[in-house]
Amino acid sequence: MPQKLSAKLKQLLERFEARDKGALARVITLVENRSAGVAALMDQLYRKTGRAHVVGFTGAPGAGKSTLISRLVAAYRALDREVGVLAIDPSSPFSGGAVLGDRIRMADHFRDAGVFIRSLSTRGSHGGLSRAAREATRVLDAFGYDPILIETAGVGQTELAVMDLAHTTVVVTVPEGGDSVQVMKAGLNEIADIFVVNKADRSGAERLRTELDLSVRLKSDGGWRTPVLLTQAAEGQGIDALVQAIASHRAYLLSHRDPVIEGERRLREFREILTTEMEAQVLRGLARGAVASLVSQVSRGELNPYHAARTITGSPATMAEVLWAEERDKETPDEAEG
Ligand SMILES: Nc1nc2c(ncn2[C@@H]2O[C@H](COP(=O)(O)OP(=O)(O)OP(=O)(O)O)[C@@H](O)[C@H]2O)c(=O)[nH]1
Ligand SMILES: [Mg+2]
Repeated sequence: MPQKLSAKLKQLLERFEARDKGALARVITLVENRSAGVAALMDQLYRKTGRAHVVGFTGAPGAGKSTLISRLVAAYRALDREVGVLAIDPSSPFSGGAVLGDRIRMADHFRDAGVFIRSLSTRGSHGGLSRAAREATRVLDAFGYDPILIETAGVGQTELAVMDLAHTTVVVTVPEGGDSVQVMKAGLNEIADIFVVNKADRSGAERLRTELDLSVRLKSDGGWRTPVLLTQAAEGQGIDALVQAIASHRAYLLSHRDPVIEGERRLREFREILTTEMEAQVLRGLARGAVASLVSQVSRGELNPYHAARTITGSPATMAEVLWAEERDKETPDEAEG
């Protein structure tokens, strides 16, 4: 029985559908906090998703990802595109203050109705952050932003999971980041659809570009050939070529759709949603005092946790008690009929 939307969430959904940015921000906060009812809300929003081009940016801290994204936002706005930006667990979160000092300020984008910028940060487990990123991306997509630009630093588990959301992955490197060997070691060659060598004003940029170019030629997947672009984000140089490369990659993807890869992607999302839902439901079920005596015996150290867990999962009755505690609590006799 799918969960029904509460009156409050229904109202929020109506405001969201009327493209109220306050409602959008609220929905993302609910997603971030993993609030109850989010799954029902996402269920309603899902049909409006699948339109946006999602572009992920990764690279070492300080490589210039935010600066680059800020420039791209301006370039897309000039093309009349509405842009969503998500910064995942940023070391230096986007703020209303100056990111670039002088010319383009992130603050200008914050005031622009055609741009939505949000930072998501770590709460609880790392898995939680990639789930929140996935859902926030869906939400921005449903709201109508296209493209959606996602910034993440490094190549840990979370970052790779976040990059899995992106249709196009841009790896931002810098001359002082060492040579291309470092890039290869970090496995970035595997995930890069586009390489950017930023800070092209610094020495060594041309050499790094050549090395990366050589390494992508060795990557023999026959199809897309990863371009290596020089940029100076701070000066706004090389941005148009990057916009074009992103568009080319999107066109490539649209003409080379792979049903197997798409199916795997959908299944990964489905498993994540299902396990998240089950976990949340179980935790709420236990907290609501279902199977209360087992729980308190475990907490007093009187019962082996493995034994308690097997007692619950091994019996349909106790399992139902845990999983459906909430439904049972709120069911009134006449709802129970239907
Ligand atoms: N010399 C030079 N500096 C740049 C260039 N692009 C960005 N920077 C500077 O590099 C610094 C870091 O830029 P950010 O855009 O914050 O880098 P980031 O990759 O987002 O950093 P984190 O979010 O902390 O990982 C800032 O001081 C920028 O002004 C460039 O092309 N040349
Ligand atoms: Mg940044």
